[in-house]
Amino acid sequence: MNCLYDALFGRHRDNAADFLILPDGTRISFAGFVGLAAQHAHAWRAAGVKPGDRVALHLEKSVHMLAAVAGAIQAGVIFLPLNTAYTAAEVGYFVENSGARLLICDPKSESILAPVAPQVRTLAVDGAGSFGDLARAAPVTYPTEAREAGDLAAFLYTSGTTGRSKGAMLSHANLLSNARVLVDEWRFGPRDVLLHALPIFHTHGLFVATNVALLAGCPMVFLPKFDLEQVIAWLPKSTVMMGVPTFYTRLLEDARLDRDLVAGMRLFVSGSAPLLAETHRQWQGRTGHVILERYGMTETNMNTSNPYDGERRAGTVGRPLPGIEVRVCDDGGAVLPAGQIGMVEVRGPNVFQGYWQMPDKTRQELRDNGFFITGDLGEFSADGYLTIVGRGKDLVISGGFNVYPKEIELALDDLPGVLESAVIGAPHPDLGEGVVAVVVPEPGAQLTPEALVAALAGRLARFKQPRHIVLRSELPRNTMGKVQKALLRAELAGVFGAA
Ligand code: MCA
Ligand code: AMP
Repeated sequence: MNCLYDALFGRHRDNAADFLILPDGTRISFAGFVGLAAQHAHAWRAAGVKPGDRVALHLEKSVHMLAAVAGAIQAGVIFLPLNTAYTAAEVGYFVENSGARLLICDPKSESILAPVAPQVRTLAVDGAGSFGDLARAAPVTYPTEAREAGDLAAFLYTSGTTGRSKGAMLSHANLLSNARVLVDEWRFGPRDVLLHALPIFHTHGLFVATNVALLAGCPMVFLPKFDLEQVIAWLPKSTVMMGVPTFYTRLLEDARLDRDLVAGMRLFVSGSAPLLAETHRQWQGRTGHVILERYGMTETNMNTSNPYDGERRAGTVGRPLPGIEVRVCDDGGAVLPAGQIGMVEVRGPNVFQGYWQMPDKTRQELRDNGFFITGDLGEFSADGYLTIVGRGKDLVISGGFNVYPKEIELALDDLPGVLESAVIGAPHPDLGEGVVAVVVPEPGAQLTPEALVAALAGRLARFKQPRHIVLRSELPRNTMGKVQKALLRAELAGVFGAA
C-alpha cells in the first residue's frame, strides 16, 4: 500500500484517456504516464537511491520532471522540487540541508550545479549515462514501495523571516487529503481540461493543479510556462485554469480576452498572492466569470476557498475547506470573534509535519495542539468569509514567488561598501509587489544601484533581486532603533507606478 501513489497513479494503469496535452499537440495517456513514472522509479533505484532517501530536482517544467516526481513517489523517495531560477549557491544550501543523495538537473545547468553538490551525483535528464538514459532503459512497471500515510513524500523549501530557508516536510496523507477536498469543492471530473501554465516546483502547480487533475482523471494542457499567446490559444479548448493574480492581470491587458474566448470555461481559480478586488471585478465584467480565490501555503497546501456554488466575494479568500479548522487569534493564541483582526492559524490533515531538522523553528510555528501559525493577518466576516488583511511576517510576494526581505538584506549588507539596508515590497502593476531596497553606503563608498544588482547576481535568484534600489544616508528608525518599514513602504509606494 502506498496511498498517494495508488490514488494518483496506480489506478490509472489501464486508463487510455489523455492525461497530458503538450503545446505541439502531442498527447500522453494516463497509462502511458504511469509507465513513464515506473521507468523513473527504476532510474532512482539504479542511481543508488533507496526508499526514504531525499533527492533534489532542478529541472525545467517537462513531462520528464513530472515523471521523475511520480517515480519518486512510487519508489518511496522523498523529493525536493527546486525553482530553476535558484543560483548554484542557493541550490547548494538545499542539497546540503536536506542531505539529498542525488540532484538531477537539465544538461545546461550540470556544469554550474556539479560543484555545489559534491556529495551527490548530478545527472542530466538527457545524454549518455544520464538519469534520462537510466529511465529509458527501464521496464514500464515497478513494484511500488509500501508507504504509510504519515511517511514523508516531499520537502518544499520556504524562505524564512530569519533569512534561512526551511524544508517543510509534507506527508503522503497531507498531499492526498488536500487534493481530495479540492476535487470535491471545485467539482472536478474527467470531462474537465485543466489549463496548466504554472511552474511545477511549487505547491500551486504541483500539488494543487496536478494532483487534482490526477485524482479527477482529467487531462492537463501542459504549457512550459505562462505564455500569453499560448494561454489565449488554449483557453477555448479548456474548462479550468488555475493561476496567480499576474495571469489574470496580463490576460486583462489583452483585447482578445472576451466572453467568446472563455465560453467553454467553467472555472477560474486564483491564489498564491492577493487578487485585487478590482481585478476580480474587471474579470467578471469582461468574461462573465467570477474568479474563485483561495488561500494556502507551502506548509499547509490549501486552507480556505470561496464557494463553487454561492457568492465568490472579491477581496476575500472564502471559508475554511471541509475538515480544516481556521481561526483568527490574538498574540496570546486566544480565538478572536468575527470582525476582529488577528493571526490566522490552521489545523487539519493538510498541515505539514514540521521543518526538517529545525525543531525550534517548528515549535515556534506549530502549536502543541496542532494549529499552525501562518504569519498572515486575517479577519472573519459574520458569515464566515476570511479576508487576509496583511502579513505579520516580513514577506514580499512578487508574481506569486515569495521573497523574504531578511535574505536580501543579509546579501546586500555583505557587499563591500554597504553599511545597512532595508528591503520592502511596493505595489507593482504586473507582479502585484516588486522588491525595493533602500541601501545606506559606508562613508565614502561609491555605490550605484546597477553595481549592487550586478553584485547580487550569483547569490540570489533573479526574481529575488531588487527591481528598484534607493541610496540613502540613513534608514528611518523608531525610538527603539527598529527600522520603520511602514514609513518606507508609504514613501516608496509609487516607484513602480502602481500605487
Ligand atoms: C520571472 N521574473 C520575475 C518573476 N518571474 N521577477 C519577479 N517576480 C517573478 N515572479 C523575472 C525573470 O527573472 C526575468 O528577469 C524576467 O522576470 C522575465 O522572466 P520570464 O521568465 O519571462 O517571466 P514570466 O514568464 O513573465 O514570469 C512571470 C510569472 C511567473 C508568469 C508571474 O513568475 C510565474 O509563473 N509565477 C507563478 C509562481 C507560482 O507558481 N507561485 C506559487 C507558489 P530578467 O529579464 O531581468 O532576467 S505556491 C504558493 O504560493 C502557495 C502554496 C499558494 O497559495 O499557492
Ligand atoms: P508560500 O510560502 O509560497 O506557500 O506562500 C504562502 C503565502 O502566500 C501565504 O502565507 C499568504 O501570505 C500568501 N497567499 C497565498 N494565497 C493567498 C491569497 N489568496 N490571498 C492573499 N495571500 C495569499
